[in-house]
Amino acid sequence: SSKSMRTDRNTYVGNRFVHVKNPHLDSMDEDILYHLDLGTKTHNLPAMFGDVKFVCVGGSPNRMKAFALFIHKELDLEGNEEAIQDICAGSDRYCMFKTGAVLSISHGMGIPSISIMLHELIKLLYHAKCCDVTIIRIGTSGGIGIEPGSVVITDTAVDSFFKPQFEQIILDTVVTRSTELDKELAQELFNCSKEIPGFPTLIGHTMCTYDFYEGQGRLDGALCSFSNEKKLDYLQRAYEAGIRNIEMESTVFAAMCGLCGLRAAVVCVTLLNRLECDQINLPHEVLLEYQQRPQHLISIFIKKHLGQH
Ligand code: R2B
Ligand code: URA
Repeated sequence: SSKSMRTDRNTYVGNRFVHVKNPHLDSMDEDILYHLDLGTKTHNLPAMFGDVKFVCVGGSPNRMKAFALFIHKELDLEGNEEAIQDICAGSDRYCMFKTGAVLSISHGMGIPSISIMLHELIKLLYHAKCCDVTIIRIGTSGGIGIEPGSVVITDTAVDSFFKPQFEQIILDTVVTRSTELDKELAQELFNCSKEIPGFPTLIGHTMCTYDFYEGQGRLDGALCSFSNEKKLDYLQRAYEAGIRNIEMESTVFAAMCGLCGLRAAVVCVTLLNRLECDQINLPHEVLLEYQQRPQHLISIFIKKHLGQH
């Protein structure tokens, strides 16, 4: 927006509104955010969401509800937990919880699922006139050459060819978009991690794929046409290219948030070391504890920003 002042590539000072890059939107009399079960005529979006400063997204609905309850407790917010209800209850696709300035939303698995949610979420933040919003994906991933349970903060999201780009097919053309993330935000999150003992956190590249099995070089899918040697050669080359984890949403997340003026970060825990295995065989309690690690880190970051730390 014209009110924001650009100081360098990734830093803006002042009021930075979330923006959309679609000339058709302003001429629409009503905008229905179908998969969120919200709309500009049915809901007062500025009143409901105008104060949002932190948006956290993650794959699973239950985990994002748990995150909202956790943040509510950590921030010592008013009102009881029962008041935190799914804002998108009318839709079966995604769930959304709000506590104070923090919005927590699920995005399902994979690029198509998160991209539909992001189109509607970004329009929601735009209609609500939100400014200075930071968005963080907290998720799970497969690690490469690092200890399971490590948390990876993404500096660059790359595709299956290790390229820092996302290819969106629009009509019948391929449009290539940058997947660069906010380096300062990544560093700030890394600094917060130093306050949490008990698990390693590192900054590295994250590879985003279209599939969990063949697309991530797994030998245990319903289909597999390559050898263990080919798998290890690919993952080793990924490691050498600076990739430390693999997941399924980061490239489109980085591309869309970057284009719409959202300061964005990706923070994922690794559930296994892909140089050692393909299957996730962690006990349930260990899995739950690992999934809390990115949440813990983000809560420290948010508390710092709200002056509560
Ligand atoms: C991480 O975990 C999911 C697959 O198990 C996927 O959504 C991702 O990015
Ligand atoms: N999520 C992924 O996408 N890959 C893994 O290996 C684990 C979680």
